[in-house]
Amino acid sequence: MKKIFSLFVLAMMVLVLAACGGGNDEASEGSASEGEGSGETKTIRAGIGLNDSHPQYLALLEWKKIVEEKTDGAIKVETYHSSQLGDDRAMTEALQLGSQEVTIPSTAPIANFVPEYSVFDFPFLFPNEQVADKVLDGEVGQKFLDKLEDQNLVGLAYWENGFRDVTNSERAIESASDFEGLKLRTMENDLHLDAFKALGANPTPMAFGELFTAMQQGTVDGQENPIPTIYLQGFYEVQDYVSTTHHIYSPFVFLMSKEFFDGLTEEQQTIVTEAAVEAGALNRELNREAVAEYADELKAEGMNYNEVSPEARAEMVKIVQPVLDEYAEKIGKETVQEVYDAVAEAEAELAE
Ligand code: TK8
Repeated sequence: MKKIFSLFVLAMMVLVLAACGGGNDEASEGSASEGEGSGETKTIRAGIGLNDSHPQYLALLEWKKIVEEKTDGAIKVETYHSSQLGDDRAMTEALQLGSQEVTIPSTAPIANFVPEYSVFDFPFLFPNEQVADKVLDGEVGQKFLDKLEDQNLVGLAYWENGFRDVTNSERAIESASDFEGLKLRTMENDLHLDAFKALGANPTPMAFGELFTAMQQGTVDGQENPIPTIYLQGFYEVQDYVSTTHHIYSPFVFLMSKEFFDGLTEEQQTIVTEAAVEAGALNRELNREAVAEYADELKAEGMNYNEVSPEARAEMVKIVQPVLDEYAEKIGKETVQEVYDAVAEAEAELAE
């Protein structure tokens, strides 16, 4: 009797091992949307707007690797770049509807869902990346991530797009008056639109995926984005001038569909969240390393590159100040003040 029982146990073990092996194979081949036995394989479609050479995509691949390893294949991640699944706004909407699971937009389009997010796009809010890290990874940053829940979104971490610089095909931006009449593409965000209007430019909001063609065809004269994007998306092919306005530090927010997040086990929720923080650190590191190198590459490609003076920046702030006051009123003065206080506090801490 005992012997029969042992044989039975042995047979069961063989069966279980075979089943596990089969499940894993299927997951790694990418064909399994439904698992067997112990649970389903959950598939995440993660889409971004930038191309596959950008630090954002390299970090997304890192996130995929960590998540797939730590969940033993129970979660499978499919990655899409270059707006293959849509632009920032459309992908964020897809997350709300539950038809896509992950996207990592800039904060500017997120303001269409949670207006307070515009505060991160106040020009010259963050003096440098280290202060941005402290504020975003601290209490205030978390408060903003929590605001996403009402919109059926979960914010797992802040990543980095970076300080934005202006490119165009007309002239070097050396002072605020150089914006006059420039047809500038902006992100889909009212604050961006109004600030560039105040500077005398002629701004048009447009999805990132349409931007290259718009510059090529002359529908717009220019745009603004961080140096890694300007280089890696080949903007130097259709733009002559790059000016280091550094007018806004654009954070990225790693977003997950709330419906999908809620369907994960607690352990899986921890894994995807910690992985977003870990891969985000890689994104920031690669991005920062890239800036100096790509600035040189842009010059090598023949772009006219000019550093914008602190005086010219101060002049720009003065011009856009009424727009900022108006938005502070709209968003809530306390919320805006809270962010500026956190910036001051982070600066003081870093100076110690
Ligand atoms: C990419 C965008 C982009 C942003 C923009 O999806 O639209 O200009 O800076 O990089 O998030």
